[in-house]
Amino acid sequence: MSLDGAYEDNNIFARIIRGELPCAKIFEDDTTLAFLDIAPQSTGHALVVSKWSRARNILEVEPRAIGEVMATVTRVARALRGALNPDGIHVAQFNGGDTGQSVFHLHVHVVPRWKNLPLGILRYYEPGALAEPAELQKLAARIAAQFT
Ligand code: DGP
Repeated sequence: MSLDGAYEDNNIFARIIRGELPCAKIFEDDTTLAFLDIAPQSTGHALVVSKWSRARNILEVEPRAIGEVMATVTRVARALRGALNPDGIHVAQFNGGDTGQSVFHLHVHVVPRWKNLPLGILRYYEPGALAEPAELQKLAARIAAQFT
């Protein structure tokens, strides 16, 4: 998938937003949803999506939608810090299937970082190494508890 193309209604994140697939939810408001990544790059790796935008990537996204998403990113970052006390947090967003994007519903990665883990590397997990769903749910509950 290149930068161009049509939005696919049955992409994984659209199905999660519609409640057709489960997720380890950490936060939701009227316009955005935050949940844990199933193939985490670190403990607490979260994703934030717009619930209404059909943008596949940053080239298509409405200013209002990306504003809402980034407002939630800041809240998620604070919650991750509160729950996990990382040394840092990186925020990443991929565009284009040939350069790192695998799900074509715009999403922002919020990744807690610890200084003993490699810095600046966005893909250091083993491809296909999925988190254990029950562990992910427990972790999500800890992070969700940070939102007041
Ligand atoms: P990207 O490469 O930027 O398109 O990131 C997509 C991320 O989505 C990747 O880190 C793995 C994650 N992911 C893929 N499928 C699922 C899923 O079904 N549930 C969850 N929670 N995350 C998923």
